Amino acid sequence: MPKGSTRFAQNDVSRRTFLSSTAAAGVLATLAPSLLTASAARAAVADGEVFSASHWGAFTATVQDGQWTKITPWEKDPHPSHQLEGVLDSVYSPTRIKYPMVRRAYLENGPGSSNETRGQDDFVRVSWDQALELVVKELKRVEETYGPTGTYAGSYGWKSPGKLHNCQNLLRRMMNIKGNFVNSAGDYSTGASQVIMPHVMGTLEVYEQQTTWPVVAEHTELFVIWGADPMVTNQIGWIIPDHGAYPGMQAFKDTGKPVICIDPVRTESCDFFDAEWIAPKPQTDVAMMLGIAHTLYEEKLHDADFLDEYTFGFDKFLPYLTGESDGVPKTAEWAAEICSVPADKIKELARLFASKRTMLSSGWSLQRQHHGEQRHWMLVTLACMLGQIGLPGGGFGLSYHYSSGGSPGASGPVLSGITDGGKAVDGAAWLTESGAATIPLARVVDMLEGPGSDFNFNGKTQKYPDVKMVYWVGGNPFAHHQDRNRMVKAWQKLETVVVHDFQWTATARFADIVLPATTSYERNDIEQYGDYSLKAIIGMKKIVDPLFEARSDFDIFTDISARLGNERAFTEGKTELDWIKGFYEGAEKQASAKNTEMPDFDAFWDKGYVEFPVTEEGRNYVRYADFREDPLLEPLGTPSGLIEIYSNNIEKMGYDDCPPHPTWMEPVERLDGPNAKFPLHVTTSHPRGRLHSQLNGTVLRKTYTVADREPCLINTEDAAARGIADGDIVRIFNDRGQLLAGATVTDAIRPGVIRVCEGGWYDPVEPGTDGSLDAYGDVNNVTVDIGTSSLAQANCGHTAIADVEKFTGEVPAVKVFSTPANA
Ligand code: PGD
Ligand code: PGD
Repeated sequence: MPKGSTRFAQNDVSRRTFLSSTAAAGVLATLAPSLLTASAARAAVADGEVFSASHWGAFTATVQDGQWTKITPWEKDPHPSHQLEGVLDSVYSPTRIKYPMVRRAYLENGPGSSNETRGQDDFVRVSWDQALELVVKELKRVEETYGPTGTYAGSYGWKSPGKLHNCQNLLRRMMNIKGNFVNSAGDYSTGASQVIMPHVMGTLEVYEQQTTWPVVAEHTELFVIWGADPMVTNQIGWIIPDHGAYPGMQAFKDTGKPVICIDPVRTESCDFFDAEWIAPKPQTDVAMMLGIAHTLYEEKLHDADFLDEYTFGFDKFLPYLTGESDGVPKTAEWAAEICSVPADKIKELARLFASKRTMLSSGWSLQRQHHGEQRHWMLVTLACMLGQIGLPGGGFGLSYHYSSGGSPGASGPVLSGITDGGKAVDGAAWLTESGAATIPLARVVDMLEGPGSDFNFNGKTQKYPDVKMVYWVGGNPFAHHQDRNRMVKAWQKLETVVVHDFQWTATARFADIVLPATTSYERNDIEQYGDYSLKAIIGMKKIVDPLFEARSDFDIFTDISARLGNERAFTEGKTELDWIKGFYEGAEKQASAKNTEMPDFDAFWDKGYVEFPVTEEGRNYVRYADFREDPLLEPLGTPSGLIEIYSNNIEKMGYDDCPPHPTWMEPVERLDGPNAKFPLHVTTSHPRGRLHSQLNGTVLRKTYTVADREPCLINTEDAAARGIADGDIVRIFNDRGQLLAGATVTDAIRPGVIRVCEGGWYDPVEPGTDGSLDAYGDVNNVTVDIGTSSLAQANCGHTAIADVEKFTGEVPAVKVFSTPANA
């Protein structure tokens, strides 16, 4: 590992160590004896091996005496994630929710009477019957009292993969059959780009196959990684990852061709590729891209023919670029003042990009910032000026860092899954007098704070509904949402909060009724392998019987539906295995229509998987090759059929904070910006050692915590100026909140920037108290909770200015990794 690399990397459980350290004795020894209850002793197989899968990959589980004792990555996985060690541990983690629990004050006083102590009170164990009766009573009361928009079930989060146990679809299925609810649109990952990109490219772009890695290795001459860390973030998949990006990245590295990383952090990917590291000030990328674009134009390095034939509106963007429209030419010198990358370097990049077959890849942090819509729009504009979109190895790519975008594809069928039952999926279409049926999901706190107030979203203005009850499954909003203290206050307005999870997250601790869900490893399911490659279908087999009183979300919602008189509509009379078989047989029909043979269900289930070969077409895929070949016959889904550098539709919306062409705008706060009240930018990257907040409650913590807390990367100069040494406990603070973390002093982050990864469990020293110190390190204590703009209203998790100091007070204990009292 090169000198100065991040602590995450230094503490890596290497693949080899991991494979040997998960041998039976090692893992079994870590299980708390108190967790080995009678129900745990009855495993799906008492002894033997079970093939199953997760967000982290496919694996074989070894079971001994009904206990899961060892996890071995699938031999076909080219780059297993070290996080699998935490997957096993998550089942036996001390944070498991064992029984249905109700907040004592809620149970004693009823809904709405003790909201302000939510998060502080203890919990009481109740029977499943009591718990479900309470839930059903509340669902009815809220609908009767407050109408169709009384309950928010727009519940978001990364749950677990599996086509049946999709807990969010199951929640909405139960709600849809019952009546109405408020839903959500979008997601926290790509909220800005998934709204702007359809205006620009006619597709979402962010969740689509990339020009494949073999094509990149052969044709790309310069690979640019603009704000991404693909070595870290490709570890996981929304479904079961095939990790196909890793051999792809290795093949590119083996060619010896250059890679440039543009990132405030010298990332693991930067080290892996031995790349040139350029570290602009965070949130200034649009200015830097404009500086490059201006140089291309001034030096006549842009591809005028491509712009003419394939794009719309460059002529309207040009006066802005040259300064004709606003008196400010977007020169490299102008850009350098903002982004701090020297003007000569910006010009050099323009010449380099134009001289080579260049792939501009970008991650998504850039668009989880104020005015995030502009980032990828400007990147696309830059790629248009280079004129290489649709050529092998050229253009841009927004998913090389995610779920192995660019992994060569197979021609397998697509599995269906349980649906949410229909009507609220298209919720935006039905408005009620009491407010919108669907809100942009990152605006949930605005909704709770301001019922009846107007909000804009992608050209529409609607009113926030007056929500009184929240039902959350498969997500951890007390980790994922911004400005924690504001959120705590908004949550206290709710009359009832119901949460299903298998662990005591902060979200569960801030609920009234908490129901213990099973982990994915305590039930059967089915899922595809390879988010973009679809190379196999895998049976996600149950490994052990449910621990304690945990039940699957499917069973819980079946029971609730039965109590509402809707069981048949919910289950359609099918058991877990009937559903799984049905999804498989649907795929078989698709396959046979394409003359592809699949084994029958029983043979598949016995073997555990069915594979589909990578095709020539899938191996050689070049994004936008068809469009480039014939833009008239293969138009894009935009109004002009071309790439829109200027959008008439966005112009018509008339938003001040989202102009009709890519534009540099000052974010609400940034490093050294006009509104910077604090001296440091806080970047909130995705963690190497977990998936958001998932697995934070496991043994993996030992691989990354510093002084038992989330690590805070801080540059040597910034640390010295504050008397902070490596390993010190530090306090990070701004006007919104404060948290403790453990300092990692390094030169692998630019001065003026600190990094605390998202997903650290919120552990307030005084829960429910405004501005409470967080003992463990939830970075969303200090981030801003505003929409990216009126267009997408997405989250700005990467927008935060703060300061840091050595913590000298009495160090509070970290409490969040054990269960609450009585639980
Ligand atoms: P997870 O930790 O994955 O985080 O936020 P998200 O809420 O998705 O939470 C999933 C929860 O579901 C866990 O508590 C897990 O135990 C539970 N779960 C898993 N399987 C099941 C199941 O079968 N049933 C039930 N009932 N529960 C289950 C992630 C979100 O955070 C995302 S996607 C992004 S991209 C954002 N990123 C940032 C960021 O970059 N910066 C900041 N500041 N903030 C962010 N927040 C966002
Ligand atoms: P981040 O880590 O937030 O990841 O993928 P995404 O690309 O959004 O940011 C990537 C890089 O951007 C970081 O190295 C960060 O320093 C840099 N960066 C931050 N701000 C700026 C900026 O202003 N300018 C520039 N140039 N760079 C900047 C996240 C993706 O990862 C998502 S959305 C999900 S849901 C998954 N989450 C995880 C996860 O939690 N853990 C792992 N291991 N893997 C994941 N994969 C997915």
